[in-house]
Amino acid sequence: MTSQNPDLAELGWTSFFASQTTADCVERAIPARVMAVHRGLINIAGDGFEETIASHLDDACTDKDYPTVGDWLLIERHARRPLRLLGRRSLFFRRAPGSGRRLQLIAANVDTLFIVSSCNADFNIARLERYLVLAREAGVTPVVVLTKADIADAPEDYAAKARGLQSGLLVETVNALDPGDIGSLSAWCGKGQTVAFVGSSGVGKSTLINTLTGAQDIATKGIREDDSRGRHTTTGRQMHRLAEGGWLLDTPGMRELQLTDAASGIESVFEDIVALAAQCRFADCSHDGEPGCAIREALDTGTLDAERYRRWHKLAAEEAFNSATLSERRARDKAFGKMVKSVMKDKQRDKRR
Ligand SMILES: Nc1nc2c(ncn2[C@@H]2O[C@H](COP(=O)(O)OP(=O)(O)OP(=O)(O)O)[C@@H](O)[C@H]2O)c(=O)[nH]1
Ligand SMILES: [Mg+2]
Ligand SMILES: [Zn+2]
Repeated sequence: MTSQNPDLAELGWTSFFASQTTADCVERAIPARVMAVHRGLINIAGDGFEETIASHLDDACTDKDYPTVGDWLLIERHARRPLRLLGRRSLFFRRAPGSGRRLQLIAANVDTLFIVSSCNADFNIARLERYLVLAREAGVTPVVVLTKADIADAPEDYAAKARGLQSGLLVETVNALDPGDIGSLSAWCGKGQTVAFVGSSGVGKSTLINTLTGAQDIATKGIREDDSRGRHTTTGRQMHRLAEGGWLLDTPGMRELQLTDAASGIESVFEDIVALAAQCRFADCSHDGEPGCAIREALDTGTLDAERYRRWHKLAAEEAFNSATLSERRARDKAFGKMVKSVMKDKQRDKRR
């Protein structure tokens, strides 16, 4: 293995992608992975080569048809242009602010999401749940990494709380500063594997990343590349090599992830609440005092934790808001405006009487 020219398997090529290629396209095209995206240009790496090409794809129709970091493309062997985007194993995306249903793709084909929190005041169950929903929605395996175990009184207490969130949830406690103490994470960082990180500021993401990449300072790693016309562009590299052979996918977008179209992710993280709601007498029960409400009953008897219910309610409301189309929001605002107007009219009429 050379770190300069990784082969396809080292880049993350698996039978999942190989099975999407046919004999004739193998003749005409070669696979390459998108290492960085930069205004109409992509930085790609394939078997023994790395170059920057235009990202244009002829058959792209929807926002999801465009290549993003981590994607696999078939590249025309001679003309060096993308022919086809291969189906993804996983995808992180978000809705662009203020523009209705437009999607911004953030990262594709991430295998593992390290959800980083620390064994101190930052530890927050609601935040962990939120990230678990994101991981579920993207189709990525979540691993909760609790840092600062070396300076916490009882790191195992935090780990136990996190494990209580979902059966089978993977939770590791580490000292992110110590390369000898992050061995538990290597199972997800080996050859061909791609990981990404989320977590709030100060929890130790950069520390962990530096330790996992072998102490190269990732914040300072910008690269200059030739674009297809021979001009120079400065691009932030978005895929970083890990010491164990895998890849760290790091884009600014990962830090701004919101819940959008995450209804099924929320349902799977809160499946106990969904199961209870299915037992309410009314299918559209708002769990707000209706008769025969299974949620109320579970809250009253203590089988459902009130805090957990409250967290679910908040996430579900946020998801519904983010997923509403612009026209839905406008219609709602319009209906609200109408209602305000008619109330004002009634008031004025009352005054005149
Ligand atoms: N003792 C100890 N200190 C840690 C550990 N992890 C991180 N730190 C320290 O915590 C501080 C914040 O760590 P960073 O890695 O910068 O945190 P970050 O998550 O990258 O923060 P942002 O870049 O703001 O999002 C630094 O001073 C680290 O040295 C750990 O496991 N043990
Ligand atoms: Mg950082
Ligand atoms: Zn109910």
